[in-house]
Amino acid sequence: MLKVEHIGIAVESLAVSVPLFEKLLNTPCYKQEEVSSEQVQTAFFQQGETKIELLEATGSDSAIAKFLAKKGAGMHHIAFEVADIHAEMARLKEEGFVLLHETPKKGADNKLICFLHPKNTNGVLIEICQEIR
Ligand code: CMX
Repeated sequence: MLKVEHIGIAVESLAVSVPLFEKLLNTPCYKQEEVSSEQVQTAFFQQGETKIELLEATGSDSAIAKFLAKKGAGMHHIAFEVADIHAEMARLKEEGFVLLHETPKKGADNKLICFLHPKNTNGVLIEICQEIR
């Protein structure tokens, strides 16, 4: 793993939370992007080498809607950048982690992504991601 690429935070409303995080971080949101496959609208903030990703559900049966209904707004996942997502997925599978999909998916911010099930990672949802070049 190369670095913490971003931290994902589930929010009820980007309209409310983007101005809140702009004030908190004293930096503007640099991008909003919808990922229809994940039924989510995202907003990104750069903080040094790491980003904060705010996540608002766009569908009632989406992962974010379910998370908000169960736990409320808050920390949703940590994403680690990797150099070779296919090799890292094979390594993690070999180590016994449960990959939530067999092949990388196209995520927000020009990334290939893969999630690991939180039940095998001490209750923390982990994403690995690789920039699409
Ligand atoms: N962090 C930690 N635990 C989580 C979690 C999260 N973000 N989301 C769900 N869980 C836990 C639940 O609390 C539950 O735990 P218990 O069994 O102890 O009650 C367990 O995981 C199962 O949760 P669930 O509500 O029954 O939900 P599902 O099994 O339907 O889905 C998960 C859980 C993680 C497999 C699903 O949310 C998933 O596939 N996530 C990956 C995709 C994703 O999160 N997309 C949104 C972000 C996209 C982006 O970043 O662009």
